[in-house]
Amino acid sequence: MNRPGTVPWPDEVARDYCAKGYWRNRPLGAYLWEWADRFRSRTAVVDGDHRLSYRELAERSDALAEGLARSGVRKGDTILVQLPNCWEFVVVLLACARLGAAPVLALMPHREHELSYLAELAEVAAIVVRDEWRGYEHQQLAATVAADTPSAATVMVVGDHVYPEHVDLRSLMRQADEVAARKHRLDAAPPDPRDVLLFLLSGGTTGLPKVIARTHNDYEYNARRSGEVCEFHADTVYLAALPIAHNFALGSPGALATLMNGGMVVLLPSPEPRAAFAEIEREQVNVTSVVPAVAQRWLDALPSASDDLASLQVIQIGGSVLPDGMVRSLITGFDCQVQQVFGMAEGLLNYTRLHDPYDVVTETQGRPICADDELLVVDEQDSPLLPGTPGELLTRGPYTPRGYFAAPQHNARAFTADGWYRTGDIVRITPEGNLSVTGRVKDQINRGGEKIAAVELEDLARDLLPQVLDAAAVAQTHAELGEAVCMCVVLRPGSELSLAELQEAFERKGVARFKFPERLAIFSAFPQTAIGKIDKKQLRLSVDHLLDESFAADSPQTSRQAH
Ligand code: OOB
Repeated sequence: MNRPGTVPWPDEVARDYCAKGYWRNRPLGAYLWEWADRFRSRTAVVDGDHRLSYRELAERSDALAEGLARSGVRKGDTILVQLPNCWEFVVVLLACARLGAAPVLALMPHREHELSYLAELAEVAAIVVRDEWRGYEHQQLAATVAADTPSAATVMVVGDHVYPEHVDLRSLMRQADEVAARKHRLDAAPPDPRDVLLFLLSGGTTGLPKVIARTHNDYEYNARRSGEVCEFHADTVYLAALPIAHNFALGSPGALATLMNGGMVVLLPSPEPRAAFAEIEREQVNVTSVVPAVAQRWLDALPSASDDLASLQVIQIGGSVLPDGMVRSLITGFDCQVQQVFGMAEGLLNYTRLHDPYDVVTETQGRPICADDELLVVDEQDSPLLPGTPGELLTRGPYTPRGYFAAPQHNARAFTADGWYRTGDIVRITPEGNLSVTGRVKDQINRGGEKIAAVELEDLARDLLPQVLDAAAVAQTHAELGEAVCMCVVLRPGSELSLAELQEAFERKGVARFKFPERLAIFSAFPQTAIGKIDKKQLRLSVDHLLDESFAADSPQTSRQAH
């Protein structure tokens, strides 16, 4: 891996991963035509009424790779991609892989605050967006971000209303002729498989989301091995209802492993139960992945659904802690198998296996996919704990990079000196080697699977609102999402703050909506730990307690507490 800002695996470790066959030293784009030749006219991608065969997928991706190059994107460049689940997303990803340009996969709710930061950090050459999505003008957003970005990014748009000054992305892939010649040209200049295939975003624990550079070698393995473990095959029909900009639905095993096996990827822009159930019936979906918040919505919708869901054989569930009994409810409700998934954009993936005993499937989050995934469970001093004792999980392995992109200071804390990633998750490993996630030490809020760094919200509250003296964002227990953001503040004497004012300030700053605090709790002082830090554990407890009380008092959104 030779891009500035990336942290390569040590040479001897990389050699070992190659020797063991984890890394195949082929760029992902090299597989595209293999799939096309093997699976030809079989359907690769379904997006509503739009269907792409394996051959069409390869042809379009090649056409776009050259189209991107004509528009000034070069091998080694980075582009910011903000697209919903749609067939163009898949083509953009594969075109980038062919060309050797790396997409940064932003999420649809991201706004100026996040996109400007990502565009600048990754020095992007282009920004790819939809013209409009759910009533929001993404094209305008991209124009604003591009204008502020020192790298002078070109705006490329998917949609029917492309401004004249922007590039129409669909037109770049409309090149039916000279397929063989183009293939030949692209084959002749492949990217280095040790280079970055794509950048995933991490919830992170400090500031804005951290960016994770995943290489062709490591991410191809990530998806291939996940596909093996989850038994994906040519008849796999995978429903991507979670965002494919996320590691879970993209490559764990997700859309990528489906394509590797000749299966069919069915894309939906939202996991809304009615649309998801209808699509399962229509396309005979047999596997999908959900986060617990989505699973709950599906379970709630099940009794009134009239769709035939008999094709569904496996539901994969992960992304946040599962409520008790949820796996059992899914198995019975959907009459299918369930796989628990404990994964992270940073790498390490654990799955329960399809043939595991019932209690392993219902009670654990499974085990790693690779014999060379190294796991260490440590105490607060980084000392390894006795087997079976809960502690923080550290990990290294062939698809867990050794550092975040362009974040040396953060890396010094998030990774040990010898390259272990500190997951921030508290786990217990059973004698059989399965992991059970029992908590976390990282200061994060996991809102229905979306991770939010508490510090980012606290900085925003302090910076945007002069009346805020101190701020502490904590997770508040939420019936549907698991956790929601509660902002605790200490105000300057004599000042006031309402939840609406707080949310308006976030809105003006262009912060992604899922990060908006849903509750505000005003304190006269924060509880402190023995060494004088804000005691977030205590805060979280008092917030849950407070909100119970305020529910009773019928003023559910803002609560006051003297401390
Ligand atoms: C997935 O990836 P990320 O990067 O959005 O979040 C990773 C974090 C983990 O460190 C852990 O804190 C939490 O999400 N998490 C779970 C979990 N799965 C993820 N916590 C408890 N139980 C689980 N089953 O969330 C992700 C990536 C690939 C596959 C699946 C999930």
